Amino acid sequence: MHLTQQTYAELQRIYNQPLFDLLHEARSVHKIHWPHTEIQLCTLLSVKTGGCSEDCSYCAQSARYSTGVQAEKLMSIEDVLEKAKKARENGSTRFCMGAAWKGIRDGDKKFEQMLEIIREVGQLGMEVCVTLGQVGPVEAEKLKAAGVTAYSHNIDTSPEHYSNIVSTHTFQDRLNTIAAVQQAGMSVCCGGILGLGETVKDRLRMLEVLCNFHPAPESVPINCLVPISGTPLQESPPVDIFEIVRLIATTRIALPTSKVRLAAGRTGLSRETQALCFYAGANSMFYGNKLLTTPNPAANEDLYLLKLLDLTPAPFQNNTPLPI
Ligand code: SAM
Ligand code: DTB
Ligand code: SF4
Repeated sequence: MHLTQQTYAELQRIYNQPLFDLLHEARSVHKIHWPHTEIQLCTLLSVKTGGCSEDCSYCAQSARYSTGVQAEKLMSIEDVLEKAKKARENGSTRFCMGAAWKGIRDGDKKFEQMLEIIREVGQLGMEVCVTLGQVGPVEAEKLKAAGVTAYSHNIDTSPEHYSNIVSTHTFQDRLNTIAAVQQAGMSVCCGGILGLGETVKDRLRMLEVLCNFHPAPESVPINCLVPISGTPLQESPPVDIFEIVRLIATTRIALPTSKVRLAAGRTGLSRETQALCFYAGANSMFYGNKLLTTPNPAANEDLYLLKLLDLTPAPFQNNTPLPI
């Protein structure tokens, strides 16, 4: 992996400037690249919950920890479609399906089932995003052909901190999947989690890696750790809100054309903090009462917040009118 010194130094300069200067710079970049006041609403669905072989120390779905999340089978097409239609009715223009797998292989029955689900959901006119763990070139080609818009695969933290958080796969494994996804022509949704005991340097190193993707990630989710009891990170303290805002602003400046998505942990953020995050360049969020296994703010409260901030849910790309 090649990381340029220069990018890191530039990220440091951006991040460490006086907060209001940072916000001003981020806002200026944001207005050039995202002149509308739109926030993309993206609904998540866990299509295969729990029982995961991996030991990601933040995750409710790892089979290694007693978190109270039960392992379930892959959902039926009918049940997924019902949820996807509801998400569309509620104004989501993107539907993201997550599976608690280390990865998925061509030839597996569950891969075929997943492709079928993707083909059906693809008919609904929303962007289709999936996060299924590790994939190689063959799987990536088939996912793209089935209608996946974006593959979500987070690097989560810096290359240096990654092995403190996960031991069952490597940072390089994550990069290999991302390379296969990009090679197949899918967009990449890739970001990280704040609150894994990382330093500010780790956060900027994570951003540096994202800045070196070609093309840049289409979207960058910023998750705040949702501490899950039973996991090694259950007692992790929350990250200071100004550190969250600084990272969002730095991400906006460093990756001006990427969507910056407020992801997990919004239930712990006040309305004022979220307003600052949107001001600093966030232009998307997970929407709907549930993330994968943890709660998200109520959909009607989110719509009300957007209204208060004079922001609007982003419309469908294909001119379908928003139902809300
Ligand atoms: N198994 C697949 C994978 O690891 O890519 C997909 C599902 S995994 C749950 C997707 C992402 O959710 C993780 O990479 C992480 O960024 C985020 N995530 C999971 N648990 C979280 C938590 N407790 N708090 C914040 N983010 C979390
Ligand atoms: C992302 O960065 N965060 C989402 C989505 N991409 C797949 C997942 C958040 C999961 C939060 C913990 C849970 O609900 O289990
Ligand atoms: Fe499994 Fe993904 Fe959770 Fe890691 S983050 S334990 S790979 S579901």
